[in-house]
Amino acid sequence: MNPKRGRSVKLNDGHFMPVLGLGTAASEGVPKSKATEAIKVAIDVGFRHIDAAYLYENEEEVGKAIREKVADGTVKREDIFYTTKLWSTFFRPELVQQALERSLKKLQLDYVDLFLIHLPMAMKPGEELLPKDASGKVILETVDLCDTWEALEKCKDAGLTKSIGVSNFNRKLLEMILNKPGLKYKPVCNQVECHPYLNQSKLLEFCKSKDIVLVAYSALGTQRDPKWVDKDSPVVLEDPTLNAIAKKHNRSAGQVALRYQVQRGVVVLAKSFNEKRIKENFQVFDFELTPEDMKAIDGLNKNYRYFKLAFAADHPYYPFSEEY
Ligand code: NAP
Ligand code: WDT
Repeated sequence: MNPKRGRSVKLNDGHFMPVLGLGTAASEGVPKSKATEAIKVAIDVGFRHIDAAYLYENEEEVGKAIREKVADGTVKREDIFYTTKLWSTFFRPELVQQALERSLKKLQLDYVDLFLIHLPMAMKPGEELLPKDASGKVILETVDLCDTWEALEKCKDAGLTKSIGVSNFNRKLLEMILNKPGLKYKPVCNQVECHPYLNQSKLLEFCKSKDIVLVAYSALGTQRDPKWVDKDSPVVLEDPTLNAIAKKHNRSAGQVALRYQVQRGVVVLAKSFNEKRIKENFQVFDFELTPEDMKAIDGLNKNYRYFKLAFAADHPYYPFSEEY
């Protein structure tokens, strides 16, 4: 068997997604050039899945790293799985394809592997990522997500993306897409916050029953960016149980948090722009957690969500009011 197959999952549209991906979102103040360096290191150590977004404002730098690693013969373009996301200001169907073309132009690539609806809530169209009114409130709008989804289907048919999916959707929103009359392509994945303190066991079970891959973001407990994350929130990587399991296997808490997801059938993202930790995070295919370890980590769940998106709580598609 091709060993790479063991490190990828087959999506419901026939394409393959590597089960471990590199996150590329960086906090404000991190020099943009750091992304290029980190992604080149990541490709050198074996990462083949890169999670990006228009929102992160570094697709030029991320694309540069990929193109340089293709040019120097380390990888071929088709060996890389690149995800970008449709930002909320581009949800009106007539804006969707041009939004993807903007990402492609920044990347200087001719296709992406995966194009996701970043959030269920639309925002006022325009150049600003977070359009605000005079009182400083983010200007949301309601765009029928089924219309946005049809525009993503057209991007796939046009060859601009191999696969399409969603992010930050709950069960009800997923069902709304799955039940859309005339649905041409199902979402291949739902990318959501997922870590030992928010293990998403119910959403995972639902996604598995529909052949939708659950992709875990903030699997290491987020970057704790004060812009989004409460500074008093619990720290996943300091968890005593996680650290005891890590010690027993001679691994780090981060490696255990990533391995946990791989073993439960979740595709996992890990953001690091640090060479040592990028290498460390790729070393999760050469050890195994026992069923008792898995159970102990399952027991850490406390449904703690770092990204609450409170500013959009009254939007009709706000996803985090329901249990899952
Ligand atoms: P994360 O992967 O949970 O954690 C990253 C933090 O942990 C970084 O600050 C990193 O710092 C540190 N770190 C990495 N490896 C470590 C290790 N082995 N030991 C100790 N610390 C370690 O971060 P995230 O950015 O929240 O999530 C990952 C990616 O998911 C994002 O970059 C983005 O691509 C995606 N995401 C998507 C959404 C969405 O709405 N769809 C939301 C959030 C995130 P260093 O860089 O210094 O190593
Ligand atoms: C929940 C809360 C979902 C950070 C906030 C989405 C913030 C998206 C990242 C991201 C949001 C957001 N990131 O990768 O660091 O849209 O504000 O992808 S967000």
